[in-house]
Amino acid sequence: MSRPVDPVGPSCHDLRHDWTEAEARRIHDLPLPELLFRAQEIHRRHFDPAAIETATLLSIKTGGCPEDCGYCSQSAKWNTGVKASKLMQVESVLAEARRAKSGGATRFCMGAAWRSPKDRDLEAVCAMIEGVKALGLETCVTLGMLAPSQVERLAEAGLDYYNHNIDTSRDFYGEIVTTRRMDDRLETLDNVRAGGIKVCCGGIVGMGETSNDRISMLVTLATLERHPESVPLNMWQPISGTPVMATAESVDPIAFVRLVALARILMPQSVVRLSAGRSAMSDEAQALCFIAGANSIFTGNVLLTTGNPDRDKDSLLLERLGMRAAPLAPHRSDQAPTA
Ligand code: SAM
Ligand code: DTB
Ligand code: SF4
Repeated sequence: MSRPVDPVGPSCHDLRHDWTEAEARRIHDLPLPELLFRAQEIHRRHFDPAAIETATLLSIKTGGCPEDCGYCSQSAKWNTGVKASKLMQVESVLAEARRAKSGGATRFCMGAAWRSPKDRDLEAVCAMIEGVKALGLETCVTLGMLAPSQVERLAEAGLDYYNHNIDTSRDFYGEIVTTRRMDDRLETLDNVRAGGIKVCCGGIVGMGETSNDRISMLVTLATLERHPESVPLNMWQPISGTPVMATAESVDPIAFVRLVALARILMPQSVVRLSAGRSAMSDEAQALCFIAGANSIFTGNVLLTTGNPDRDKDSLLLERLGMRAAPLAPHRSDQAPTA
């Protein structure tokens, strides 16, 4: 059966995996009130519009990374002032997880500056995952590329989510990373999916990419066989010493809101996380992002190496908006590719 002619009509509310960039562009460019209305309509169909998921991040292994991601403070190729450190001890990680839990987080995300984990390190990360789960928190890790056997080991430890971002469009990818290809990223995502771990995958805006690149990145995610359960949208955090510093542009908050709305419309059941960049956003811009369908944030005043609003500021914001931090209802697993 062919698709209806109106690409921004009611059919765009269905769960679809065959979006085109042209359709996505037309939705993205709708008058803002119309775009927000459509995004909010979809959002309410799948989620409580007043609930925001909160996750806390911890860098368990910082700096000294062999990859050359042009945006990152942790690449050994750039002189960013970030000191390389060893993998943290399991007990210190668990102490941080307890703090995150008492601060109200429901998910604990651990990030390591690796191209891919070594077996011995993976064992230590598995012990962290088991310990964090035992505290009653959901677990997420981001460790770089994974082979199927490594996914199997993480699944055995009970890992809930794996974060692995595509970061930008296929066309722009080579401008920001040369030590791997986007297809390497997609291969790890396939391995994670096949191993039964939930996928967290998004990207960064503000690195000098065009608006078409941003749309293309979302279409890549929305045309995966299954949409990622979580989609983190990061605004690039300026890092002196990185190549992206030369091409970066500050992101128009309204352009960011449009992107959030597009993510919500293209991936109706995915949790959209307002990730890096909230410190530089006004309360009003964040409120518009929530209206556009963002329903998750990182809490705590540090992300991996950069800052984030402190918990009190976020609590006050949610209170002013009449919203609340709460775990979201489990993601429905009825995603099927459209014919
Ligand atoms: N090494 C692993 C990897 O790249 O998959 C995990 C850690 S890496 C820091 C996780 C993600 O953080 C990147 O994919 C990127 O989206 C985001 N990120 C890194 N530096 C950033 C920055 N300066 N601003 C915004 N997001 C950033
Ligand atoms: C994601 O998309 N954003 C988080 C998480 N996944 C790992 C990382 C943001 C990092 C921001 C830069 C920093 O703090 O170093
Ligand atoms: Fe390494 Fe990840 Fe940073 Fe790239 S984004 S340099 S892989 S830590």
